[in-house]
Amino acid sequence: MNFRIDSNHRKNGLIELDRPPITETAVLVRLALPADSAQEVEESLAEMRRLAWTAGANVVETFVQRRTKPCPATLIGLGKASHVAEVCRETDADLAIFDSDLTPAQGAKLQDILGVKVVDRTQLILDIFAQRARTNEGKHQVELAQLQYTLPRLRGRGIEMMQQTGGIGTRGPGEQKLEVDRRVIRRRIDRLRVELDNIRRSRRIQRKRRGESAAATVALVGYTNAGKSSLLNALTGADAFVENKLFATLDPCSRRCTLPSGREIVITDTVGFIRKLPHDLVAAFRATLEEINEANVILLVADAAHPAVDEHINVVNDVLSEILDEPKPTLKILNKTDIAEPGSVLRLCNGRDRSIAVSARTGAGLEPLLNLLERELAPNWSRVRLRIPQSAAGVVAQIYEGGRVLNRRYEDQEIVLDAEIGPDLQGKMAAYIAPGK
Ligand SMILES: Nc1nc2c(ncn2[C@@H]2O[C@H](COP(=O)(O)OP(=O)(O)OP(=O)(O)O)[C@@H](O)[C@H]2O)c(=O)[nH]1
Ligand SMILES: [Mg+2]
Repeated sequence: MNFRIDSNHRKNGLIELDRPPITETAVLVRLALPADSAQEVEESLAEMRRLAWTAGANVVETFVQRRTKPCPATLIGLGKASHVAEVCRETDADLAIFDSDLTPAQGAKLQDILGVKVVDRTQLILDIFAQRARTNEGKHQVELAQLQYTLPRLRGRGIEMMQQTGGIGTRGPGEQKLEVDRRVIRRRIDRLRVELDNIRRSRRIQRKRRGESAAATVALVGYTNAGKSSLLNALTGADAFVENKLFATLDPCSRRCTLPSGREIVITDTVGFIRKLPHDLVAAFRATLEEINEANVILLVADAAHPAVDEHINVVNDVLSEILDEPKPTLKILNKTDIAEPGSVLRLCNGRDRSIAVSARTGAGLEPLLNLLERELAPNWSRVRLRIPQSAAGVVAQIYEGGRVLNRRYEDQEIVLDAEIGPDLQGKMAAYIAPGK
């Protein structure tokens, strides 16, 4: 089955978008096993084309081969590989992208047969991440994941020339032409680990400070391009980076948000998930994982207008169950209702009071969402009277930040607050809570 990319671009609406500079021409190859339904294969290929497009490659041909099991040496059959090689020559392709992960041996063999650079799904995602990383931590973790990926794929022994021409699968650590040997790579990996540990230590201290302020935290989690950053912006007036490409956000970003009652919370935007997320990357994106694990509530954001929304929600739930230390209260947010089929939104929300339909673009549903959050975060709150020495002004600030102050007055050297506060703050403020109130 071969087909041209153009009709699919149009179908996905990509034709209207700003294209990134296309620097490379690619063919896309997929092995379909008996368990893979035609629809799954089609959706996965559509996603691969978007990934390629995001990375700056134009897919000119797609090949799907159905087999009962993968060929150990070349994944697809040899005959098919020769056909792909021929088309690569005809179309002057720079690379072949495989919609599955290749073993180092398969990658090397295919490269010899096809005569072009061979890139698998993990490499493609790593390449996009390398282009997108902005913070030191983000850059370091992508480089670490790339080197870990590269190490077993170096060909030969001793001093190696990392195969690179500055394109897909070679950005990041491969930006300069490097003569490398495995020992050099291993040393760099160790170094990156140490640096990442240092960055993480200081992030922990920052988070601890934030934790002391006792504001509840909410994490926006979801499939890439679901609209998490748009939602953060709509809810908090932030100006987080939004783009109609995959993996626009790599680094968590936290902003304050005021609930209708006046209570302040912190909302954190996180890196998007994708099906078959490379395992090294899940581990590498520790900042995101930590944020999600620290959150009091998770908002699982889904693009209700996407044809594969059900699968996206399943993928996110699977990744969440893998990375969460313990289950968390989760609200499902069906976004982009301004362009979604009303029937599909109804179906997705149906009968679930923990789902809510919104549009980050028009603002529809955001107020009910904040009310729902308020209820979700409030159940263990109770009303207390606090007697705080005037010298402890910081304590008063913490109550304002993390609780709801109902009344404030001064008595002698004390500030007396009537407030509603959650269990965390009740624990921390036990010394100031007046008995019986
Ligand atoms: N029509 C419509 N488009 C939306 C809505 N919310 C987000 N978008 C668009 O969807 C695209 C992706 O939005 P982002 O906010 O970057 O999505 P994200 O989930 O943060 O994506 P990643 O950071 O890549 O994981 C952008 O083009 C947004 O303008 C919405 O409610 N309606
Ligand atoms: Mg984002």
